Amino acid sequence: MGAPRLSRHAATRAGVARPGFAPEAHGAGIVHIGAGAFHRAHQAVYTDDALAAAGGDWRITGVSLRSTDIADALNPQDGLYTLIVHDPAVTRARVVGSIARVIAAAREPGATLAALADPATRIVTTTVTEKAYGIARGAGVDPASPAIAADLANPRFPSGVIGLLVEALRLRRAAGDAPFTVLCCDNLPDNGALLRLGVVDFAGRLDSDLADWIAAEGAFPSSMVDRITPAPTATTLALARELTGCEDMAAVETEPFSQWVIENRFVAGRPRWEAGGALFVEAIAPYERMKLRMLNGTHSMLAYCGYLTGCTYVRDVMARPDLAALVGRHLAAARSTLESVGGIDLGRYADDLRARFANPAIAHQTYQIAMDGTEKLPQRIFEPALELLGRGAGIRPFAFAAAAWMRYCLGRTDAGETYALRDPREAQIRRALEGAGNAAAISAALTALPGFVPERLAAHPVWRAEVEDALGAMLSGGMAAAVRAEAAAAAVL
Ligand code: CS2
Repeated sequence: MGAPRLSRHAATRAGVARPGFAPEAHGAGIVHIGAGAFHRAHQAVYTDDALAAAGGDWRITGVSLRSTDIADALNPQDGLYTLIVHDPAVTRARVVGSIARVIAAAREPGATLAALADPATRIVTTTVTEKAYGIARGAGVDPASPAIAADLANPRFPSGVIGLLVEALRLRRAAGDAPFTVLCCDNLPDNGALLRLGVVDFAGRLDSDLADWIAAEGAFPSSMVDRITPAPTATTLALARELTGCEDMAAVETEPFSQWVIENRFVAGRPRWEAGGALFVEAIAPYERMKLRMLNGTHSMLAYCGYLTGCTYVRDVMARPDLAALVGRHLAAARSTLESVGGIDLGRYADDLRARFANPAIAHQTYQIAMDGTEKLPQRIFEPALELLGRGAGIRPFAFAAAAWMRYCLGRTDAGETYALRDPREAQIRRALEGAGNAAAISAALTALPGFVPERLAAHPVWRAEVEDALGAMLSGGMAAAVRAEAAAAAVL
């Protein structure tokens, strides 16, 4: 007989922890938009811990904006799923019960708005990836973004995250209800303020009173989230079956490390996320910069170099001495841009990152991290580089990372294999590169993408020379040789 499907009635193997609370006894108080693997490995686990420690009606109604897979996987399982945590030495499984149900928005658009407008919903959290917001950084929404344009044209039937938030807030205000707190959990700098600006700007294009009400009554705390979570595969599901004895279509694999730093500004209460280790602070920027520049910036650099030198996984990168040396160099450069971060020893943080990247049990694809470069590089690479230039300090590691991204944008390996960039600006990148045949031309074409490289950085002769030099080496001798030479040169500095 096959294994039973995971559900509240299915027994799991001894040693597999079940929720420390009775899920059915708790109502939903959170709507989470973007119920993917990262959410299941991170916020849902903190909420599970908070429910076990302090109770409350804080279960999560998940929303999938595009796919129906997660709803189809989780709903027949009563929202339960297996969290598989890989310590290099031991693998543990735990069943998480904080998700009440998942709405596939494309299939049931009315249900999403109803959940968001329900006065029982006091917090809306989001993990939709950087590109999905349709935000023009520092300037509200980008009306040219497809999600924003469609929702501005048809605001009562929104399908994008900002359109949904604004319509739900409009409905709440019309019903005399209070707004919810919006808690952004994507890797964007100052993510709460960015989303607030987007929501208020979008609302203002429709109804200035609504925009004023959101600005005055709403709350958009920033948060820094961290847990390395590869996209689940068939191996994940097979492992969940082996560990729990149940069939689980929504299992996730992740690392033991987990961090959530949250700005403490909520308008309608919150779960006791401290129970899962969340840290509530007044000023989040130092934590955010640390994570975006050290973890994510190094990730981007190693993803481009690793992918182009045949490393499928991050752990393969760390097994190569030259690439590992460049990881160390990038971490040190990123660290040099940071001020002290409360309660964190940055040297130790860098060592921990190296160990996390090398975790042999985590199969994190370089190709997964390489996607959406145009959304990621500004905060990960360009901002710290610009700061260092302002101080007259060297910027080679950042220029090298930018050059690796440019090399990746060519869409073929040195062996001639082609691949999709998976970037929202992929078509624009391809057009920009037409006829660009050498490092100077490629670098100039990609640097000129509108709203991408900060002007002061793009115009700086040192930056331009370093990027062209690094890219030139990658093009003339191939990526593997360029990485070897870069690591050798870094070692003698
Ligand atoms: C990665 C992140 O894909 C990426 O760009 O850098 O998803 C990273 O794994 C997470 O931020 C870790 O918390």
